[in-house]
Amino acid sequence: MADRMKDSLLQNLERLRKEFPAALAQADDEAKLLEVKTEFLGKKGRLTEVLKEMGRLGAEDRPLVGAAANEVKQFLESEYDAALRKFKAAQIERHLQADKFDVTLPGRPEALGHLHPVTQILDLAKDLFERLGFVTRTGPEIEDDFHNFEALNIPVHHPARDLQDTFYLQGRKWLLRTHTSTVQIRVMKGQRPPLRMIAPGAVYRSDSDVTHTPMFHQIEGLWVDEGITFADLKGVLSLFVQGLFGASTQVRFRPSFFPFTEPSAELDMSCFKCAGKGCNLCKGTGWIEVLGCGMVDPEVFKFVDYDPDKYQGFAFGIGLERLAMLKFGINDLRLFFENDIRFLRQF
Ligand code: 2NM
Repeated sequence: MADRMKDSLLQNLERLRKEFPAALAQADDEAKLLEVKTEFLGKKGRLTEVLKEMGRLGAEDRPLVGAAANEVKQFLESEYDAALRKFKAAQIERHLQADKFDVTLPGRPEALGHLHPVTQILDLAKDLFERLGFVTRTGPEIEDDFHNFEALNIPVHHPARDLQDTFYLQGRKWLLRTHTSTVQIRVMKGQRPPLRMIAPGAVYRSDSDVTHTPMFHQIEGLWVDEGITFADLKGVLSLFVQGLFGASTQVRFRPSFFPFTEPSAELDMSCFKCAGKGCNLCKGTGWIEVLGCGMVDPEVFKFVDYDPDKYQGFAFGIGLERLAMLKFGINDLRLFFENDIRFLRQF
């Protein structure tokens, strides 16, 4: 009786040893694997059943069956661990296959932003003038009639004051400045000569076509001191144009008119595309108009309480978009303001 009991337990243990690997082999994922383990090794599992039965063995049989049970338990556990390791390894292999990538492929570069072409020209221009001793000053974009017109010797019935050209605010109390000369007036009102400054910034005119936008950017410059002459104007502006377009650029000054300068001139530079031979860019003339300039009119000095007999000065105004169009070969001014990234990233 006791022997039958012992043999039956040993047989049960042998059955567990045989069936466990077969059951593990049937499991096709980790959860199933765990189910099998629970069935055999769990608290209420088949091995536990055998161990419980051992209580009914005689004391002389227990060591042998106990040792056999322990041995089977260790065997099952190591079989389970091996099966689990195999699953994990297969899983890693699957990931490696699925997520395969070529570490030798060159990286995809991130597109870096850059400054707007008009800002690039502004920075170049500022740098050139700063090297000639000009300081940068700024002022308000909303202005009054005095700073935008009256102090600049633009009489009441001058076309520049026409409602069509100027954006007025609150009746005609305020306006959007039509040039940055307003800043020169403010600075001259606030300090005595000598004065060497540039005023870059946005200006507004009620205009819109291929070469005009309602807002654009200017640099206006001013040098006031005793004994400043037209020769100083020619020297500074020639250096500026040659700094931007190359040292071999020729310049010429054509007579012109502005209410705030006398005499006034337009600066032309030799065409960089055809070197003066005549092409579509310079419209066959060999020359390209770059900026307006002149000797500050004594009337302007009177408005800011500078003594015109003691002080002379020259001034100039440059359209930045126009300069950027020339420098980058762009034919439509409006492109600067559309902010189409396909356009902007070319510069
Ligand atoms: C231009 C052309 C010529 C100019 C004049 C002044 C001021 F305030 F000093 F009188 N600032 N800028 C000036 C002179 C502007 O733009 C085409």
